Amino acid sequence: MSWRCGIIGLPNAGKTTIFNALTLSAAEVAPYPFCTISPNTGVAPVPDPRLARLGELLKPQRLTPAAIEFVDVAGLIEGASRGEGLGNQFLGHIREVDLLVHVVRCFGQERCPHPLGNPDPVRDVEVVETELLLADLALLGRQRLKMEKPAQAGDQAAVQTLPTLVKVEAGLNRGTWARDLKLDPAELKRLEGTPLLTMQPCLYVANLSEAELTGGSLYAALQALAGVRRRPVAPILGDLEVELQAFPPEERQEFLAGLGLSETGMARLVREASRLLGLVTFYTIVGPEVRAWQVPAGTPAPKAAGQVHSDMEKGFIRAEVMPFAALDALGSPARVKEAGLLKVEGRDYLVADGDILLFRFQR
Ligand SMILES: Nc1nc2c(ncn2[C@@H]2O[C@H](COP(=O)(O)OP(=O)(O)O)[C@@H](O)[C@H]2O)c(=O)[nH]1
Ligand SMILES: [Mg+2]
Repeated sequence: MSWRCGIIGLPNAGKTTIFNALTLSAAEVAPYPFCTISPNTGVAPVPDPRLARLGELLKPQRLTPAAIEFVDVAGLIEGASRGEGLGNQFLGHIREVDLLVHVVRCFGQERCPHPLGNPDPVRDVEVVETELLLADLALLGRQRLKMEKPAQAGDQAAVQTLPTLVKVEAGLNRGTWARDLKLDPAELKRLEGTPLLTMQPCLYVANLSEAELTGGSLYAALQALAGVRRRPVAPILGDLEVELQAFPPEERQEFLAGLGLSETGMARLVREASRLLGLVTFYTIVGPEVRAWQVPAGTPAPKAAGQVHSDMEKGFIRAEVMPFAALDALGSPARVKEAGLLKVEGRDYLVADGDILLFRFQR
């Protein structure tokens, strides 16, 4: 299982451009079995210096990074929540994702027109987010109608759920996302049957022109808004990064350095997405392959084993745990073992970021 990000934003914000740059970056990671799953779904590798270090130390035939899935959904226009444009289809797609990546146009009209006449990041964000709020309000309204009768008839689940629906509706009407309403675990549980768009974490991607990178007012406006909303912003030079994918990696690095950047915006975006999803990375060494995996922080070892193979979860016996830091410092698994730093953990062990895990299981 991998994590899925839905790329949203107004038409001509650069969503498809960014999707292409992301999936091109996957094509480069040679062993990756797929980069474009379907025309609008692709995976991007998670940049990972620790995996590169494991490559140096262990010299496996294959190094496979963790990956995050991206879905390029059709552009959203005003009225999408009422079914305008590809409205319903669009909104249906993004109810299934784990994270919203909102691409905001921070470049001028040199090459392609802005659908609302002029670029204005703050207004653009409002237009898109208003549609998300309206779509959630419509969903909540339908759910509430469905529950009123059973609640009157004394159905306890409905009686308990109704006030939660009303509370979220009130929040959305004030413009507050469901996610930011600080609902308690019982309330969250009652909302499980109501897949709200505004329950998802969200980050902004500032799609910049080169001019904007060095002190443009569009980017500054988006940063200010993001500060108020407490959302991360990942700056990206959309167009340029697609072109950069055609360069050999060293030249790309040189080019970026010339712009005062240490890595591509894509790399930053993928890392930021995995941070926002609350994921930790663990590693497996199996035969010729060293591979990185991601699970939510606090995942028990058997569940993590299930990512690798469902048999490993079912037949889980124990996990042998070698911390990355120990291997990095000592240089080889044998030395880590000699130093007594290889631990054996049972079913209750919660996987920690950087664990190198060997799962023992019954077939
Ligand atoms: N100047 C500039 N143009 C861009 C950038 N990113 C995308 N575009 C242009 O904007 C247009 C729309 O891009 P596209 O990715 O199809 O937007 P989408 O409708 O959001 O999927 C294309 O003509 C792109 O070349 C960018 O970073 N800078
Ligand atoms: Mg597009």
